[in-house]
Amino acid sequence: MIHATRAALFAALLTLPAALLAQYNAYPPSKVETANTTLLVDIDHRPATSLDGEWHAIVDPYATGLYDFHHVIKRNGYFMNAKPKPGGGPVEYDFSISPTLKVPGDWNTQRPDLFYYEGPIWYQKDFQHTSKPNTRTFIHFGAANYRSHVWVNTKSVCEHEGGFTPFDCDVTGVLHDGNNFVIVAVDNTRIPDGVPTLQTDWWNYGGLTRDVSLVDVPAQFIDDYDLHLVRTPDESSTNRTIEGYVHVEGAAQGATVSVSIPELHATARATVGTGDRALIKLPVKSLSLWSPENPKLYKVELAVSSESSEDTLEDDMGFRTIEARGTEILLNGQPVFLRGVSIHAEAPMRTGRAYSQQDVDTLLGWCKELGCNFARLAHYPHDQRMTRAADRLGIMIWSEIPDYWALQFDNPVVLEKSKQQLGEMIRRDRDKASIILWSVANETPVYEARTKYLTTMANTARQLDPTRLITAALLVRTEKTAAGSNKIVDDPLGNALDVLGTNEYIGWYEQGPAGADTTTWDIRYQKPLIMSEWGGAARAGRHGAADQRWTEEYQAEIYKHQIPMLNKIPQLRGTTPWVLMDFRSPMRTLPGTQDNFNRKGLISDQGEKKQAFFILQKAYKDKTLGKAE
Ligand code: GCB
Repeated sequence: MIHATRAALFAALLTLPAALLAQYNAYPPSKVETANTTLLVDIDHRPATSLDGEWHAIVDPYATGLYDFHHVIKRNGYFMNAKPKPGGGPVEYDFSISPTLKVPGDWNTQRPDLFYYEGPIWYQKDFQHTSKPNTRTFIHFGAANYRSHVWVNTKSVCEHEGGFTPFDCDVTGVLHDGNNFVIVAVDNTRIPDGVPTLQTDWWNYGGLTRDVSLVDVPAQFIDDYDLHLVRTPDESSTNRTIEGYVHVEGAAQGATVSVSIPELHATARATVGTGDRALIKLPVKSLSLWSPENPKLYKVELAVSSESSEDTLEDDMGFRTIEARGTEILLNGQPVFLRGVSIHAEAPMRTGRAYSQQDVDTLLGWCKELGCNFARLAHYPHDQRMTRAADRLGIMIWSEIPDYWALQFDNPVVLEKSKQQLGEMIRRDRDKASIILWSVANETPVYEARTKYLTTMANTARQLDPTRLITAALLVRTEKTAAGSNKIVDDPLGNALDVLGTNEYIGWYEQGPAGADTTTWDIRYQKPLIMSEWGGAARAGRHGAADQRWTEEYQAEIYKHQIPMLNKIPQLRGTTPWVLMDFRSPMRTLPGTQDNFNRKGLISDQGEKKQAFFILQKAYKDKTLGKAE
């Protein structure tokens, strides 16, 4: 084999994404020439051509598709989509005869040989395209875990890092009429400077885990907006103002935006100004406020037009206000207690990453059955179907980014990655009335660099969306007392939050279930508190004495003792016990009991309800857990 010359190597570097190179320190980072230009929102209301279905896939643990035998980047990697030909060169791959994987879907649960796989897999799909004048075309990815590099017709079009947020590749310039092909290298290798980092208590499902689609938009199009209800001294009033902005990409000079809510006979018009935004102020009369009891959604019509082009978009939106005042949480000015549960995006009945409407309906259906008005979507943004359904069902939502456990908090590159995921999460979901809380972290170790990092995150979240509350799930300090123990909430990050989240596992990781009876709480902030995790594990169907771990009785015992303790915390404004359903985790190895599942679910992965489910259900339905004020 001939080694690449230095010149050829650098030429190749210029065409390759920086993040991919970052892990190979021998090479200087390249400049990304195809940075993602935008992120389309409200994508489920845009006409699109689905690219879901079967994609050819090549499993590539040594990254042979990209690197030659001296680890030099190839010019003729798999992204060339070549085929062995009689009399041709040594092509050692062929997408067209490689097995397929379903998109959306993680690869781990599609093929037994990929169950534990961590590394790159190359996906390939052909698609047809007919170009239209004055149109831009994007490939939209709902999510791909963890890093993705996308080529269309052999040209590098974009890259993305982060496994749970959407991204778009502008492919306008590389498409031609007729047959085209897209190749995506998705790599779920865990990296020390990733978000999340090396350890998580969930399965590292890899692949194109959410929908992929081809979206045409006019040259001038709406790519972001915020429309929220303005607070007023009388929050019960139905004569209100909706305010915000509409951002127009490629805005023509003097372009005008309109926002209408036909049912309310209300329309606002504004000219696109600074930063390509049109500022919206829309007075409305007889507005029906969104709440769990009345999850009213309105059709909202958005349009931008100029002489040359027009873009229109529709959304279904609810309008409400959310506020923290002292130790209370106010929804539409009324104190509210958040009867919640934590949920992983694990697919019920079949395991794997949840993505379908059926997954969402099952998970949120159980949530409703429990008597919830709230859910914590742990530990990363879930599929958009989830937040849409929460809007319709009237379930308030805590949404979070995977700033989980021990990130490299002293690494500014990691901070940028967190900020990127935060921005993508907020941008995608700021149109959902159900979301009341953005969470910036879960169970992070308390030290200076981490507090600085997460304070920056909290401030960034507030800056991006001043209309919602900012939270994080914190760890709690314990001191022994004569009677038992005292839990102290004094994490300095609390200063940066509107609502405190705290996780505790009395009865599981510490003491027995009765430990809760002799535990007191000392919360050093006059802010609302959500017990964002508590609970313990049980194997569904395993029965025994109440002091026998892993039985349903033991788990139920934890819940029985927790509820009175929680009720003694004056500023408790919500709880999201851990967790709605058992989920896969490589950390949970106990044979016959865990079998690679975290068993703290109130329901098993096969849908069997455990005893604790009914204890919590009763407490929520009778309203014997928690007070709104
Ligand atoms: C936690 C984590 C959660 C784990 C859970 C457990 O504190 O936030 O991700 O799964 O504990 O089961 O230990």
